[in-house]
Amino acid sequence: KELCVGIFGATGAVGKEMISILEERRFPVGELRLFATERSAGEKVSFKGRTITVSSFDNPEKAKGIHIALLSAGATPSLEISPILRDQGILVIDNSSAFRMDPNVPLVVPEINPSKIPAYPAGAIVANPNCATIQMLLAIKPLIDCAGAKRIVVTTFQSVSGTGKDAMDELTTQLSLILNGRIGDVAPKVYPHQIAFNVLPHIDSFLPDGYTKEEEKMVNETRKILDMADIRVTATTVRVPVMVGHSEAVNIEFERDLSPETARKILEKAPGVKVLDNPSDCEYPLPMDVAGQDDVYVGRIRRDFSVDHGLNLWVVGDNLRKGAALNAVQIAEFSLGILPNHREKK
Ligand code: 11C
Repeated sequence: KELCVGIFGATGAVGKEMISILEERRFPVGELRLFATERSAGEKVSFKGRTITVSSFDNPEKAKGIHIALLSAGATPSLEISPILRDQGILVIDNSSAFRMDPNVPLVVPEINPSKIPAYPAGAIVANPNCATIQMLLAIKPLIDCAGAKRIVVTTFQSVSGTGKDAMDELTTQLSLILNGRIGDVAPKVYPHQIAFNVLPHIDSFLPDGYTKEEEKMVNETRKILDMADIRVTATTVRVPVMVGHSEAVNIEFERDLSPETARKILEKAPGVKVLDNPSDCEYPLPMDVAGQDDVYVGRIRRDFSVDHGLNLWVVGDNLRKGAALNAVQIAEFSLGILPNHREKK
């Protein structure tokens, strides 16, 4: 059956990726409706050889006939729009943080907790996790299943596309000004400091305890998705001047021994994961290679000799694809019972 799919936040970095992933994966779209803010309304987008005009969602009537809605419009708009869509019987897959910790809303990575996805048709909201959480969990869940987990310590190196299109433009502008000798003209707008040739230990806003919301998301979302309320997790999230692709240094202390060799074998079979770990040939995952790919890459798999059963991993993923748009489309595919190819990894 051909469906009517609505994308909200269609002109943003993730929204654009959603459109191309629907086309790439031959998702059964009969009609595609694109929504964005007033500022972007009127923009033209091509989809399967057709031209679609982006409109603003100024009237709930505009949702009539939509079967599945993919939202990447930010938390505040989502809090308003998602319930309106759900109450019209639409399956809503929301990429924002608005509903992630709502106990009545499933928070899903299809390779990890597919049983939480409601079967289509369903008037329901499903939350897409934060990009940094998704890629970490794809890499560590199969290892935790084998050796149990005591504690996770993660440091991220997140690309500017995680913030969105304005941040990507800001990085390009700053690089160009600096390389043309105009450093005095650099005026940070999206970030509190210059991002070009810099590293910012600050993603999302600060909380009273000194952590950032991004760090808090990594802890809370990990606990919810793994269904391990007490697992010890701590995070430091850092913005780096990379366009697309988040990288993470992940340290896990296991309950039982897990050798790097066994971990490599487990990850080679894990859905959605590729191992690239040949340090002698300087082969390890790099964001510039992983950008544009569906799989999350893992390398630098090595023992942590400071504890009894620990490993260190380097995990890289395309934050716009598996970290956002692809995960959302996969949730829709599971709901529809379309068997995605990543489930068939041999
Ligand atoms: C970043 N991870 O890279 C963020 C973007 O909670 O969905 C996604 C924010 C979120 O800035």
